[in-house]
Amino acid sequence: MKTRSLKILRNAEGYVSGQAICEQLGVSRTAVWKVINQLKEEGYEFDAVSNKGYRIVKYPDILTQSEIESQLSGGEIVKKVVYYDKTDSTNNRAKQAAEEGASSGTLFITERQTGGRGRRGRSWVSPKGSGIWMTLLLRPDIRPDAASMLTIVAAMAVAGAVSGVIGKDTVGVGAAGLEEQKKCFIKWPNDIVLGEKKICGILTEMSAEPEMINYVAVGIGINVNTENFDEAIRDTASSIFVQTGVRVKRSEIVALFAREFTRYYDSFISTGDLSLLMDDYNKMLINAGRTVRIENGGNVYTAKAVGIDSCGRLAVKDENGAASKIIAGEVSVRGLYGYV
Ligand code: BT5
Repeated sequence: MKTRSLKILRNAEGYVSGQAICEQLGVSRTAVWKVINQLKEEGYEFDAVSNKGYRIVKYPDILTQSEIESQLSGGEIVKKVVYYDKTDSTNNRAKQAAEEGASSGTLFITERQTGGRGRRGRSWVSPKGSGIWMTLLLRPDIRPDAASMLTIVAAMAVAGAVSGVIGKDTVGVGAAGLEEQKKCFIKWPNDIVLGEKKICGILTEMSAEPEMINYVAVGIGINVNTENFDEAIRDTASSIFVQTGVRVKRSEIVALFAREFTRYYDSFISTGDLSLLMDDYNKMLINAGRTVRIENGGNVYTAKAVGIDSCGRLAVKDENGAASKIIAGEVSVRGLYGYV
């Protein structure tokens, strides 16, 4: 009811009368009045004019279920939002809920993580109020070995959403005329980079049988309005605000992400691989054409990155021109995050 009322108010051209909301939702005037009061408490500001009704004049920067769901059209892969003021890790919440039967398309999101996780036991700094810490639970009918491609799909969707809020055509090489600073790139496989700094990381985790996926938890952390960074990440991390000077409502990015993800995910599912997406991905890829240092199980070497193939592997050429493909491992890009 709160979500549906908020959606009506949000999508209205001008004022909406309490009566109109009652009629559309089939509820009493008192019920509508209560919802308006709840929204006021959450930080929404209204202009209320007698005989005309209500109009929202200010939206708070919050990530609640109704704030996000009221911006979804219904056609997205994201069907339901579960919000926490605070939790250890949204990946943990998604995994636990998945074990208890939660459906595909549930998005777990929080204002603050106390145990945010990166890959390989690393931690993810997730302070209150400035970032998006969320995990999308999916149950795709694909082979378990294809699940890692969802990181690629999610990275494209984040890059698309971030570019969408900071200005059009700012993804990768297509950004003619814009400053380098404002272009959003992907660093294979799981970082989003703005102004050569990491603004987002993705952690995809899976539970599977040999031939079947039970669920995939795609965890995404985006620094949106963060201004101060922990000492440990100060040199490599940044936020959309620091890089562009633009302060964006986080829920708008989540809603845009949901749309972008749906577009890319549908393409991915239609072929079961990245064949329809790899060209676009490679345009967003900051590694492309640059020297990369690859660390794979104790083996360290440098090579020139070419781009991903239809399975999401990174194609590289070593200094003798020999080509190979990387499936996993740490890849540092020369000139990025202090690697010289
Ligand atoms: C990642 O790991 O980049 C994956 C991060 C995934 C975070 C999301 S938030 C929602 C969901 N719930 C979770 O618990 N996790 C996911 P990796 O590539 O291993 O990078 C981790 C490294 O990034 C750390 O060792 C730091 O150096 C750096 N780092 C930590 N916090 C950061 C931040 N907020 N911004 C930029 N860099 C950060």
